[in-house]
Amino acid sequence: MSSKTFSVKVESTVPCEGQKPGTSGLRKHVTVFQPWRYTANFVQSILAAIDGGRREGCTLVVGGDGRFYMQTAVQIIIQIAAANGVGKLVIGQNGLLSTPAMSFLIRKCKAEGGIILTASHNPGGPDGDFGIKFNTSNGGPAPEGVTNAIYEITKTISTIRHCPDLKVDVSAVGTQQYEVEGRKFVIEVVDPVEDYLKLMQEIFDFDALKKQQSGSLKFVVDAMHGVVGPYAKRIFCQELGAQEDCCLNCVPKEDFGGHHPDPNLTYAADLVTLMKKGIHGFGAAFDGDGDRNMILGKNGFFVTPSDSIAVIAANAKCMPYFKKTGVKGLARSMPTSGALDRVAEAEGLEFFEVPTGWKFFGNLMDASRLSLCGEESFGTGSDHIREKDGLWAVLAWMSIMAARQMSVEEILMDHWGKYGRNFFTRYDYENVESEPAQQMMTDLRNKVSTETVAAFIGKEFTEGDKTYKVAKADDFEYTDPIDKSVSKKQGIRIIFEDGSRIIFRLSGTGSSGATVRMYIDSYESDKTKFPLDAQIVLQPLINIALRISQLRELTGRQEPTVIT
Ligand code: VG1
Ligand code: CO
Repeated sequence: MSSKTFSVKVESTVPCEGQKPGTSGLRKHVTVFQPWRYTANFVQSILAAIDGGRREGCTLVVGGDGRFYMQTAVQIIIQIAAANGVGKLVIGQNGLLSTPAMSFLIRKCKAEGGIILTASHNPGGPDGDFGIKFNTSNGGPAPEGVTNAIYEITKTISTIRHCPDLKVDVSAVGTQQYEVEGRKFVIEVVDPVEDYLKLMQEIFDFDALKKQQSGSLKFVVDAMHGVVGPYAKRIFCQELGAQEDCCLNCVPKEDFGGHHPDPNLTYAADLVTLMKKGIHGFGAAFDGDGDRNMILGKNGFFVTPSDSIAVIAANAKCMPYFKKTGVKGLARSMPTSGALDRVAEAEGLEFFEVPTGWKFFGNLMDASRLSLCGEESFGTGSDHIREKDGLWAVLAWMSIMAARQMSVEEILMDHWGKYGRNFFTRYDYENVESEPAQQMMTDLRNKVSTETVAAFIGKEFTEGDKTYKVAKADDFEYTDPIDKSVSKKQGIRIIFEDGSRIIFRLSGTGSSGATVRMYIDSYESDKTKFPLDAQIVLQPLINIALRISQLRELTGRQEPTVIT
């Protein structure tokens, strides 16, 4: 193979403000990323955070969800990686890679890590958001130690090394070789779907799923113009033989068709309306980068993500992967409902409660103590990779339906009958002014701090005929059982004597203002209440949460932007 030669240019730069990665990478309005220096500083900082010895000649994976500005960012990464001693970049064709596929590729290629270009469920396009996330060699989001190191570098960065003349065509699959000041630099463009498909074929029984497709189950998936489109078409239509019309919005668009690519009842309203017609027995939606999923049954029956992971865990034996590996342990993020806890208890499995963000599951999986985990924010996954995985969750649900020959609703009713039901809701107040939001959190923190909490414990709150007594309250703190790292201030928890919980935290993925998240979780063992609407059952606790936090008074917001 002939290779072209390029030289390195050392460009001087000054730090850009505000490059601290949040819950999942650095996310900002696209106009913030557009000046070359902003993106280049951050990419250079990611590379500088990799130990020199490990960086030299290493492999990195690059790809994203297809949003506006991604193509430019891919070229910037190529130019900077080439000049910083990286040996090889594995890139998805046209720059496309879903987040779960990226996680798998990092592991498969034994790469040093991967750079994911996505702002996930945030809107895209020239007026939307962009994001850059670094995943480490286990395929998972960089832990706080690494993101802090990157952030420190962004504060003092003074030079960027790049190859400004290097421009690479990533539209065709294949290997290209370059020479950068005497060193070899390889670009391998890969089909984004191929390896991921093979992984799914190992995990699930594709023959059984094929039979289900040709049978009576009519289903529909909505990719919301995110990156999942090509994966869904390949897996459902080509491999499982489903009709083309089961794949909605499956052409990735730079602006996601102008919508929020966020699979919830508000932003995936079209799918909900379609499901309510009662034609389909199963429906699902995904977010921009394909790691989130929403599961719906006939007539729009909604499965909360907290229930979804509990059901998958309780039915793990319906999937060949878990028949082989067994289930090692279960975990959820702190605000996620306690439904999974009950499965862990019944099955005698080790159980973990971690802070919000998938990065906290990785160490447990690497130590073979965790198989299945989930977040209330439509994240469901297992140790087959180190990211949450939307398509995997859908195939898991289809496998359970095929094995048990039951509808989504029947599966849930059966599950609640056995374990009881955790009613759960989350209220999001998006784009609140930062100051009052911070004030609200500070006030809450003061209530639950170690010095003052004694006065709060035992307090009773009454709404209608319901009275709740505070049993425990704190600002959630987590010590990683494997590396003993401590994460503080992960959300205010107020736990009542009956186990009901109210949780408040501020989002770490927004790009402007603040988003307040209020979570309510309450357990019910009375079978006659199972079919009730969560909003009605939880109304007393919702009112109490609003009263304790003074959310309406402080933020001026009467109603949330999104309810799930
Ligand atoms: C949100 C969710 C969190 C999820 C994160 C990334 O974070 O609450 O559970 O892990 O998004 O998901 P926050 O800080 O905004 O609450 V994804 O699909 O956006 O990468
Ligand atoms: Co996502």
